[in-house]
Amino acid sequence: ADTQKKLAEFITNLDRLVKTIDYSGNNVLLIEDSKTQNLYIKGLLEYAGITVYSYYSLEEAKEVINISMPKIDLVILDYYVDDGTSKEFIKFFKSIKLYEHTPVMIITIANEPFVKYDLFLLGASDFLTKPFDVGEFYLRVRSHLRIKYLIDMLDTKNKMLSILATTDDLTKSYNRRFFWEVAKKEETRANRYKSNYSIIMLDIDNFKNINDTYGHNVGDFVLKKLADAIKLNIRNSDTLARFGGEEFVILLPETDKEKAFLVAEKIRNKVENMEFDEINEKVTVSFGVASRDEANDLDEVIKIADERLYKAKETGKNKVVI
Ligand code: GH3
Ligand code: MG
Ligand code: MG
Ligand code: MG
Ligand code: MG
Repeated sequence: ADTQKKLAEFITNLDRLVKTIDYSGNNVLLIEDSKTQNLYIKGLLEYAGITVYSYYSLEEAKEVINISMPKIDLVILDYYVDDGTSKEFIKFFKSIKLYEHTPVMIITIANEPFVKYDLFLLGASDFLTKPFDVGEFYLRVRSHLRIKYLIDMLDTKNKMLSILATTDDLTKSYNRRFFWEVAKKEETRANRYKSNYSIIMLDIDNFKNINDTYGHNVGDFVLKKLADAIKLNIRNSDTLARFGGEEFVILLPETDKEKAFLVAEKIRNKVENMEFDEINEKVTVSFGVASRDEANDLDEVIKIADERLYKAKETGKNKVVI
């Protein structure tokens, strides 16, 4: 009767513990070759609302990671599994970019310090010796999932911040600051490898008229459409940035002036033939193109491209000057 009472007390306490956890939405990958242990641990995790993907061998688990499995938040791995390749498995798992910071918790029977040291160095976050205390098991899982959650939050925030800091909101092209960073890097690279790059400066013709005649919203729409058209006509390695109001710049690595001219001419032609429901006249753009091999440094390449853009404006607009 005393044991019964103790057991009931234990279960009540455990229940309270599990209820403070609620980790629904988390995915745990469980690898344990003992069937009873596997079902037991799976049951404990599912009781806390966790989705468990459980396997009896490392090979099985390896096959489905990245293919049919949703993103894993925690791995619980039995050290002694039949195929005996836990170390290789951790190496493999940690080498996947998506799982670089995903915790791996090892369960072992024996307390072998040197095995533990090795696994820690390979990226394991924690050890639990069998048989384990259920309360401690839950609390360790909880602590790993909390840290994982915070890491994910930080990743998301960093991504958002870098987008905000580098992108022009209206046209979704890069901003001036980001352009300078990329262009300076390209200049260093081009100097080292004696390679060429080109700069295209472009500016919408008579944009003030468009704004004045059709309104600022139509003007904004034209800016967006122009940026979209440019993006479709440059390579992934090229960088498009909004330099000022209706002025853009394109950096084209490994590109000479003749090739850059063709790119500019293609964009010029596309824009000239674009149809805008709201506008009863052609929208046109002027271009100035310059390359590294005709200047001393980046500043000078930009200066020359800018002078050529000015010349395009002076001599009739809707043209590319090289
Ligand atoms: P040009 O052919 O010589 O380039 O003449 P332009 O009228 O295009 O050039 P100007 O520099 O006289 O005028 C540029 C106009 O661009 C003025 C400004 O109100 C407008 N502009 C700048 N940024 C934006 C923007 O974000 N949205 C809209 N709608 N207009 C903008
Ligand atoms: Mg085992
Ligand atoms: Mg203009
Ligand atoms: Mg102007
Ligand atoms: Mg302008």
